[in-house]
Amino acid sequence: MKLNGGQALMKSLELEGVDVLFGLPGGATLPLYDPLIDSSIRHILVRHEQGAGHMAEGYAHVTGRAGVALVTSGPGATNIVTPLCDAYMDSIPLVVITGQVPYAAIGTDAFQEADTTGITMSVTKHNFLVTEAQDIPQVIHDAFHIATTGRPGPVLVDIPKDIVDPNNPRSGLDWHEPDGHDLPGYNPATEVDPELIRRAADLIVAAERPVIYSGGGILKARAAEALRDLAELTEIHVVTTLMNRGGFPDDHPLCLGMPGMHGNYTAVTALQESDLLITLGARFDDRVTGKVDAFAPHAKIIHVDIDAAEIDKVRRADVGMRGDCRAVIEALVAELRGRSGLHTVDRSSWNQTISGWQERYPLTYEQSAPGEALKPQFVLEQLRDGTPDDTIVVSGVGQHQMWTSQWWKFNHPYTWVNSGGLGTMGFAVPAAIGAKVGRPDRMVWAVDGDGCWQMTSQELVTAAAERIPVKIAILNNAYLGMVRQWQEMFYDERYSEVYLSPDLPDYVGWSRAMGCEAFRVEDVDEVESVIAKANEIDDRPVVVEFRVESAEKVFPMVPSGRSNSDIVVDPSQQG
Ligand SMILES: Cc1ncc(C[n+]2csc(CCOP(=O)(O)OP(=O)(O)O)c2C)c(N)n1
Repeated sequence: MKLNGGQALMKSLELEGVDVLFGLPGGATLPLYDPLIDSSIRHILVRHEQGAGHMAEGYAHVTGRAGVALVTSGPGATNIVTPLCDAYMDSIPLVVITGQVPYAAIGTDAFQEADTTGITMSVTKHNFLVTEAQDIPQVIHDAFHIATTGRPGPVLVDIPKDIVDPNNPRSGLDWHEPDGHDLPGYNPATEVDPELIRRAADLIVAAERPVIYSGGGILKARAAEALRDLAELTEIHVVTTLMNRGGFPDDHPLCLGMPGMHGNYTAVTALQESDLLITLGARFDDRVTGKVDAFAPHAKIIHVDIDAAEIDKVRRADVGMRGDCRAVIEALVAELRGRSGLHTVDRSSWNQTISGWQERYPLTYEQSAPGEALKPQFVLEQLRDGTPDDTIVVSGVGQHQMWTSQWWKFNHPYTWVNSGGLGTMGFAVPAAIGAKVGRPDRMVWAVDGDGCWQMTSQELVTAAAERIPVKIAILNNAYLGMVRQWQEMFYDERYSEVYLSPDLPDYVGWSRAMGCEAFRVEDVDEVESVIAKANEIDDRPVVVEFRVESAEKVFPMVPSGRSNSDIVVDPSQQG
């Protein structure tokens, strides 16, 4: 069958099972947008390419399938660099297709030319510049394979205009369905080493103060159930990093919640005092370790990661295993089931210590007095309690992100979507839209900061036009709050360039202008009823602006560069 490159691209995407593309056309992608009219794939026209990238990420977070974006050359491509980097840091499977100037014009500084593969080299798992139309089917097949296997990540495919332009003879090809992959050097781990499993089991059986340190790799490997089996079999407590919230249920008695810079006291201190960290799909990120040299000084380390480069990168492992988390955990569970001495070590004193910390240092905040601004934590508690248990929660970056992770109860995997590694302000609105497209059956609430919201709020126009009924809670504290917190704590309250004003812009007016329903809440007594009202709206996006206290800080906090032993708790718990 004779096709042109543009038709071949659409056919290749259909073959990969793509049901939605997030994108915005341009000169270099005109020949790709034309065959889209005849394709079964839904296209969502964004207002900015950064939105397309984050929507694709949100979609991938909640479905586990690759998110796909299609943007034009030059500025279209550079606008999507931030989502690529974001997806790279958080191991999110994405396939981004960029238009490129005609092959013969590459290198001439042609109109809207950018060296897209050069620019994105360090923020993609792999990228391709396709030079012949004939290669399109195989490259697309390889791109999805690379994005979704091993450690998932973003893959970029740059396509010069001439090889997809039906008016150019270079675009003609004989269609052939791709068969397999010829990717020398790309061998995602599949096998589990039984000797390492035995050694890991030996350490687990002998440990007096073990903790399971579980990270985003659990969700990537679809290993939430296996993790639960392991925890219940061994009766070992589990911390869930920011990337693995929901990967182990918060309502489980063995759940300790989030560790790290703004983790809760018990999770942080249990890691710190443990004698064995069973590290599963986590990477000793600096936000978790604090000062690396002082992190969990007495702990032996079991480290399981799909990416061999993570093992021994930050902390030397006593047992390091490259492997798929689910396969390794299942093998470990099978090995431990066969051990007779599984519960011979007495861990009662460790368990008592943990429950002592939980009792003494629960998450806490001071309620506002009547007439005072809302407390952000209170708003989050009300949102949490006023929405279905399996609501998908998306956040921006800043104080509101940490409060949401702390105060929500994540009892199901794939219900928490955020930008962990890169910390991208402007992530929430588009990622929530992508999440709702991926899971239209679920309620999707984004919790955003006033600063973050202003970065990508225009995508609510996309959501309104496409009738994607996401719900956005803006915690309007009139500041770039997280930066303000650091200035307050570490720069003598010298608040440099962090004030945003509560009224400029008019969040409700702006939201309505974009086609959303919108509410402003200032009174404690209105919080619950407005959330209920927002929950009922299902035919357009809803924005609820909550006016919250500006001075509120996120506690606990491990100051940057300090040991986790220096954790600062809420003022009411100090002393
Ligand atoms: C694109 C980008 N620019 C700057 C920062 C640095 N930064 C981290 S948090 C933050 C403040 C966020 O303010 P807001 O969205 O109002 O949330 P809040 O902290 O007040 O909850 C800033 C500026 C960032 N993470 N991302």
